[in-house]
Amino acid sequence: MELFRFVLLGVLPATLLPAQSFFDVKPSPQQVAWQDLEIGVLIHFGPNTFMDREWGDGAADPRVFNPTQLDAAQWVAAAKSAGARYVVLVAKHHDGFCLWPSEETAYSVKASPWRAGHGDLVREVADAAHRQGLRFGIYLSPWDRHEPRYKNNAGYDDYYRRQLTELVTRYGELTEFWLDGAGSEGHVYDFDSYVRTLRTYQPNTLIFADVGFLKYADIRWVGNESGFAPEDNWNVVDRLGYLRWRPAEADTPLRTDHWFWHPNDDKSLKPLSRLLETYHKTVGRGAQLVLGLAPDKRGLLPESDVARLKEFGDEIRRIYGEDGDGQGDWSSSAPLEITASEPMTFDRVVMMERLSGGQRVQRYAVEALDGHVWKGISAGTTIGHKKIDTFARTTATRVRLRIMEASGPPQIRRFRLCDVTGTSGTEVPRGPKPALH
Ligand code: FUL
Repeated sequence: MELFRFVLLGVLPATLLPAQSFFDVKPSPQQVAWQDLEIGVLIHFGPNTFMDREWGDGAADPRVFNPTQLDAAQWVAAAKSAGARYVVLVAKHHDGFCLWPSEETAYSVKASPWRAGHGDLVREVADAAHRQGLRFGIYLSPWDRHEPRYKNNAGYDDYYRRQLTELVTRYGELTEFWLDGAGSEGHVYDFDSYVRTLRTYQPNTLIFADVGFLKYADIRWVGNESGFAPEDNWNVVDRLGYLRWRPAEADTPLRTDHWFWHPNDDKSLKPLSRLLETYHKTVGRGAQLVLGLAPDKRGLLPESDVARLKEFGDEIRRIYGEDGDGQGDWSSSAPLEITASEPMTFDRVVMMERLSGGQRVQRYAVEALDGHVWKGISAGTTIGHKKIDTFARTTATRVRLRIMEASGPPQIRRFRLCDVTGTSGTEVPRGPKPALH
């Protein structure tokens, strides 16, 4: 009977299959672990860096690629100081130039003067990331403006799969694999075979792609490069009638509109205030933040960028503390309350949902006791991985989180009050029996 049902389901058209429910869709353990990383960086470096370009046409002479002081450890240390926990390197951008010595093309670091043609930048960045405790991922552009086989779909698919095989077998575990859709309009790729190749060697790598570009992936593009996610941020998305857990990743460059380094471009470096706003509109809305970093012609991140990244990381740590993980475990329909013996002053609240059982909270309110009356200080819909609400500074001894709508018992992993001064960090006590009222 079971077998019969299985076989029958296999042949039924999707429209006749039982409807999926949003609330039944749960993340994989890899997705849960990835969402905990919260901040990553995406590094662009290549011939464009030396030619004042964002999109190369694939005709650049590989000899222009000549950084004389390249230090991947400096890039990674700067990323780490900003709070990043993973590094994604653009191994090949749209110009087709490969940052590793691919056996499939001559258009790579092998043909450049850098390290006398014996360098492998993918290796250097992967090693630097691993040494400093960060995870590593790769961007391999499908659009390729250099490779002649790009005009022949099957020939190019073969080329792409071979390059992918090199990347997934040489550099250790890949946390994320980026599939960028730019420039690919009208080209038909055999994505299923790319994904099969990737999964054969790296079953735990999460694939990033725009939902319109690749139907099935593990992470979705947030839909803009300005660094914000919607307030109402669901992890489950509907794509052509199929529901998938596909958390949002918001990629935005550290320098406005520039993924690659450009000369005389100091004013594009985003101020701290802008980065903090970006953090609150991405991580603070349950999305992943990926900051674009652009090393300069020397092969170093400019000193100003290094300083800004540290300033950003320091500020986040100062306000929110070092430990962003949230180990609490509270599941009840009663409000979750923080009670202090002394009045607490705070101007923000950090909430986290435990997502392994699915995303459940649909409407919540944070309230403070004012005399004998509970007064609302913030309210919203989704919490998801993390939700940070900011508001006017408030002083109270009792504060509570009320879940007004949820698809199942809400599982709150963290409820913490913070203050811009960084002096307050009150939260529901950890341990098996958190305070319930
Ligand atoms: C876009 C690309 O076209 C940009 O050059 C950059 O790589 C960005 C991250 O993705 O689609």
